Amino acid sequence: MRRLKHILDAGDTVLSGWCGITDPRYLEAIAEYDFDAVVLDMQHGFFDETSIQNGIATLIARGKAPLVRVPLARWDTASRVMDFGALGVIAPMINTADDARAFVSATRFVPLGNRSFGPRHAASLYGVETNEYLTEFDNCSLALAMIETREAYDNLDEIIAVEGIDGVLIGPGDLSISFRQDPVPDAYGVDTIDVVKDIVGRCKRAGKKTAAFSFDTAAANMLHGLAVDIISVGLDVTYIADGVKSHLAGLDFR
Ligand code: 3PY
Ligand code: MG
Repeated sequence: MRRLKHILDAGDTVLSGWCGITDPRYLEAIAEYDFDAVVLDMQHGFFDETSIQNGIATLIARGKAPLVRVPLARWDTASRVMDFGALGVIAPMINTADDARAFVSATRFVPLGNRSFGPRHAASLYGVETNEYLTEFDNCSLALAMIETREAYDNLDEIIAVEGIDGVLIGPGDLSISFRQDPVPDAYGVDTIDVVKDIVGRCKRAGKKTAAFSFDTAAANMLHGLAVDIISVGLDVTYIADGVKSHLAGLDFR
């Protein structure tokens, strides 16, 4: 598996799937497709502490980089999923530099953070010695702060200045909810598209990675046009819905 940062350093786009369904057979099926990485979602998906271990191991066995979105402010979980082998942790609703510092503290070893030593399982999943994991793999894992509120946007420069934050992941749904003060999202709509472009531009100028979620190929292509580094396209329910739709559409008796 090409480690995430190596793909990014080569200037290539990381293409990711997005899953909240925990069944390993389902993940195996997703992993057969042309994704570099898959986000396993503990915030809005069904993963718990047991199923996330299985999910991460399933992806590693199939050469896909496991990224994990942890629940809100669950720094204990952020640290544990790295012990389980996650190559990137995504923390939702990072609104302030203090939020970012708490995230870094849980996910980075000294001197950047205070992550407690326990990487043996992760090292063994990648088939390397613990020391190699510490010097190589841990340096190749990503801490991505989700920017998805007006407050986060207002504090963006301070958040991305926190050492140990590798980059941001834009949540276009919540961002639009926050900016429009309307619970119905309008992802990448007229009220927030310039905000998204500005976030991407400011991160790039600061030398930080950019990631973003998209529901469909049109949005993913738009993000690629902005040179977003890590693009996720679709999610489990849309993969299933599109598959069912295409099967039904091919029938000549309904
Ligand atoms: C958002 O759009 O708010 C997200 O968190 C993406 O899942
Ligand atoms: Mg969100």
